[in-house]
Amino acid sequence: MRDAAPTIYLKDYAPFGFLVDSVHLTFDLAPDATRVHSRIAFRPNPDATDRRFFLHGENLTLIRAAIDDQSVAPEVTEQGLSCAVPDGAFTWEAEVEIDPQGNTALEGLYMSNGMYCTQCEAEGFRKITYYPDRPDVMSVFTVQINGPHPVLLSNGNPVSSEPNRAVWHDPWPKPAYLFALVAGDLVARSDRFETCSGKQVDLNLWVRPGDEGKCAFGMEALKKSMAWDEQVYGREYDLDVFNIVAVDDFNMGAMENKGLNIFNSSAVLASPETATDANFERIEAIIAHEYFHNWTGNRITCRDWFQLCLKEGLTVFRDAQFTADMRSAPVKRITDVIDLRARQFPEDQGPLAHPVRPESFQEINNFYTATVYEKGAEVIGMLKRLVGESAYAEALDLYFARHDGQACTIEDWLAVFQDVTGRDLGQFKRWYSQAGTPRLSVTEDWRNGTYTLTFTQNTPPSAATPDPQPLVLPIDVGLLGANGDEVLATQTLEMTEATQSFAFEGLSARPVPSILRGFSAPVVLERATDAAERAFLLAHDTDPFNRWEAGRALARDTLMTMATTGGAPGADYLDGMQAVLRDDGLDPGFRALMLAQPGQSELAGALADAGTVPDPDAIWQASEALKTTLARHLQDDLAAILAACRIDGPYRPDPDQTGKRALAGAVLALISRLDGGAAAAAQYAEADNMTLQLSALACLLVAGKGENQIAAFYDQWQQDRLVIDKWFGLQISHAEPDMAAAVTDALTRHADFNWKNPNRFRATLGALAMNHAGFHAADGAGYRLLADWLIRLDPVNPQTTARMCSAFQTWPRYDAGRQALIRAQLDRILATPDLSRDTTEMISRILGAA
Ligand code: B3K
Ligand code: ZN
Repeated sequence: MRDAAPTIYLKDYAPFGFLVDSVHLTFDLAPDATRVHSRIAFRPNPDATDRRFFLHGENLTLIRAAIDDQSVAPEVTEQGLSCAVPDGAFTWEAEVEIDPQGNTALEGLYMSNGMYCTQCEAEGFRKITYYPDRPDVMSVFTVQINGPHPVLLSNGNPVSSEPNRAVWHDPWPKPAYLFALVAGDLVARSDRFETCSGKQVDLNLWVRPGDEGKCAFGMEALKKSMAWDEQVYGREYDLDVFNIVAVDDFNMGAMENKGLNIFNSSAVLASPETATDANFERIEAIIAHEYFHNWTGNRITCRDWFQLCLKEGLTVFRDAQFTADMRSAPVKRITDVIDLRARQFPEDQGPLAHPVRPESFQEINNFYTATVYEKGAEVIGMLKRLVGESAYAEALDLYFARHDGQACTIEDWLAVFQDVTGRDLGQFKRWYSQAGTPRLSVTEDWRNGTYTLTFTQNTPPSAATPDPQPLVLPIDVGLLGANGDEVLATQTLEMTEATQSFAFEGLSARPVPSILRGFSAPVVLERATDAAERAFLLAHDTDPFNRWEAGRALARDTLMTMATTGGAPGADYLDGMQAVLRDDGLDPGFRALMLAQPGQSELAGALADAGTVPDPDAIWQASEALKTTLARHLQDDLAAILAACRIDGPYRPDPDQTGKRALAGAVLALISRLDGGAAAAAQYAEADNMTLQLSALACLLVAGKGENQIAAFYDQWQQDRLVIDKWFGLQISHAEPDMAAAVTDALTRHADFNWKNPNRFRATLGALAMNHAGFHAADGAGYRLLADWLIRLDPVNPQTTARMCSAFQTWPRYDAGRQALIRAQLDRILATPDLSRDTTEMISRILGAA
């Protein structure tokens, strides 16, 4: 373990002492000795008091430096350099040497399959040259790239291009984290977009030769995103070209560099044969997300990294709106809530809890979290619900008009809403500063035609927020009559107190409440409800989210009982599911979501919440038993539904076909529990697209019958990295609990286990961490194996290592034996010599020691 890294605090923010008027960079590319020449025009910042000239720089070899053409000898440390500078404006010049080939951390300038590419957010530009690498320093960049590569790209518009040399100019001032460079042997799929003001934009999706056939969908998604942002937010694209590049080695999904988005190839490349419906949906959402950053993130950026949710929460919210418009809004909302509960709730309720706007960090890369992104988006959704559609639109217009070209804060963001609506958002702002998931309990009263709901909110205290205060909660409520008719359409109740009552008068009979419709606030709703009422809402709720929620709650209650005291599922659940399955007036995609069970980790969390120590094996067994019971209960319906979901005609990843295939997949999984995998084997043999092939293979693995198909699948796809990632992942996610670590271990010995590739590492070790009962096997083999690999990966790629440490974040909920096993692994990781700052911070926080 290394010495504790310094902690950076939001309260210490101070502007940089200088403004940057222009940046000129020249790159002479060479794999292990790239030269970067920079010429930067500085002038004193009138808003700053501290005039020390410090430029960030890491892993750089300084060749020479000059100020106003005079050589200088700066004081250089591992973090950067300091230098005496003139009182007025001056030009800084430096030449540094860097080693892209040796850069395995995939941050800064690095190489992937012979291609040069960059990743600078959050603080990677300092690995390229000396610079004030902070988002509030914005400048205009001109970049010359010299190298023997057919394609040489950077941000902005092309200025000139000749063999072995290209010059790019980006007219929009930007922080260094949005800088990008790509050089390599690439081919483009090209298209055009005409903006609302009639400007022609050249669009290119750059890929390695051989991947051209996987670009069509991404390109369509880009054009749809560009049109949507004009129609819904009035945002027009602002350069002559928009380039996207697919890269195989990438730490995250994608990056919104100005005019030159860089994508993990898994987040952009797709063909029907190689990508599933879920892959297509994810690609559409990520393309939209990165494109939308052009305004929310790039034109208006963050003052400092504590404000990350300013761009990420808003952009996630925008991409969710886009997907809801392109596809099914209820399906999108339900899948987002499933994801929030799976990833954000455990974070917010465990040792990694932090506010949407954190107040301190050691390594900012550790704060690209579900809380900043997804809870950050929920906060914007609540704000919109509270102020209404038209005030939201007006506030956004004001935000763009007032802050274009600036680096902003959450205060700036809230101020536009206050100015437009006249509302005081002081209390609402607590959503940005308080960690923890609020619990919302409800009691009800019925007398003399008045129905009263009394809510109590309570956010459990945490290390991050020891003394939580009441939040503003928008609670959407509707009331149903005994026959299922809606007696009160959805109303948004605005709760501001710790306890607050809302009365509904003039009712002729006691209604059935539908509370928290659309999941209007990211809380845990605690309400004593019997199975009969849940079944009633499952059958009748007019709000699709709450209809799904009722079925989900029935499944969760059933599984919790089965996993603790045993017993069998009741008729409310089984008959309720049958009615949903048979209701062909319901969207197949929605029916598929209804049939899915809560995840085992979610159940473990729910049990822990209820004061029971979760037993991963018992949860797994309950979950298996419920699936089999459900399959038997529905068996007379399954074949007919499968037939009704059959698609004739060419594959299209559209909402209609996607929904049908999702329902067919859920039904096939149930059939496989009854026929030993026969139907799945037939589907596998016939499948002409990856969705059908993979869902059949998963069913075969569950049935213990997939051996031949696993071998055949490998032979068929061994040349396709993205498909082979699926092959690794599927075998691990469907391994039985006592085999999961062994299966993973065996796969890490496979010749194709390129552990330095983040996609392959995640497909393998990430799948182990997601196999709940397998990872938490009582002998600790899962914990040990993951820790072994994290220790191995850390010196190579700290970012990916640190992210995967969160697999351990739920440790306090398990039994003493498992806790001791996990702690031993956490201690072992932390004791590793020279452990990265990223991983040190994560493990220390998980242990509650930071
Ligand atoms: N802004 C990037 C994420 C950068 C992560 C840095 N560790 C992708 C996105 O949110 O769009
Ligand atoms: Zn983003």
